Amino acid sequence: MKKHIVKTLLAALAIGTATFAAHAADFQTRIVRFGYGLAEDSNQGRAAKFLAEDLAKRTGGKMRMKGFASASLGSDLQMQNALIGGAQEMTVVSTATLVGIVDDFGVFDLPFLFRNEREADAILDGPVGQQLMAKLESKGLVGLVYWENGFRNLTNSKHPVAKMDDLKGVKLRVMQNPMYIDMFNAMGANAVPLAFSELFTALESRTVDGQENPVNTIESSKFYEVQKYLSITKHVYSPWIVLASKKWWDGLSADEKKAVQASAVASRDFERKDSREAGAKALDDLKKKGMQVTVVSDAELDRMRESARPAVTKFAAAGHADLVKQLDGEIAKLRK
Ligand code: TK8
Repeated sequence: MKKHIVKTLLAALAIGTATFAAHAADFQTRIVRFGYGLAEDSNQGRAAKFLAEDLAKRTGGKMRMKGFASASLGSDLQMQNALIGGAQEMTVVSTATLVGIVDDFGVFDLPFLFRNEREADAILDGPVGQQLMAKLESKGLVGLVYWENGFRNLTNSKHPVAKMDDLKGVKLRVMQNPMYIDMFNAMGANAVPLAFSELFTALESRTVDGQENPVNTIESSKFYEVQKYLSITKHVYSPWIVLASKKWWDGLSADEKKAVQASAVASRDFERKDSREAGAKALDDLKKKGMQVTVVSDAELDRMRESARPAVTKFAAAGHADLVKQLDGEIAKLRK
């Protein structure tokens, strides 16, 4: 009897020690620097906070993620390079700013590609989105999940833009991405590529007249302080992508990788829901803050789409014809 109890106790102790040992070995104390471009009080900032808290929970507080808002670690491009070099662990950037590393990401910049968020989610989380992420690995980056930046709209400080011709002569800041430059030049604007981190100052000093971003960003970045006119165009659905440094990633244990991955997926679900809720309120808020809102007619949007066609053809011709076809095919399937 006594012998039996001792044996059971010893067995229980062994299991306990084994479990404890496994956990102690699998999660090391790590500081994870997560840089992002928007303000702390933004959909991006809220999701970054969620991600940090979720990761702490999953790793018993071992993986300590610290968020760096407002591009304090650098612009999208600078952070991508810091990740590649191993100087920073994680970031979230617009996929449009990744085209210098994997030009296939330009496929998401095709104007008027997605009709709604449901289509975007399905494509990004499906084969095309995953296929593109896989291409990052050989470049020193690990793609984890897509967050929603959102459908982009135009703002400017000159005059209301109700039709394409109103864009004539408007100096419009765009992301550092050839599709955006070609598209807006074709529409008659004067496209000026610039990092997001420089944008507020450029608008304030009138170095540029306008810019284009989702309503959430127009609100959280306080662009309403320096931009009077907002035009609802939804010309491109813009994804954000959460990235890890491959150099850093390769040094993580299997359990650590699993935890980061699971937290990233949880943050994606949180972020999309939160962004959509905030987006539904943002337009009213922007009106209250004094912006004059113009809803661009479908006929004018069609003209914009038509004028951007050469930019799309150029992208396809630059070695992306199969990818564009694959994507068009998958979107067609979703619409059936
Ligand atoms: C934030 C940017 C931003 C993007 C832009 O770092 O540059 O206009 O929409 O979200 O990635």
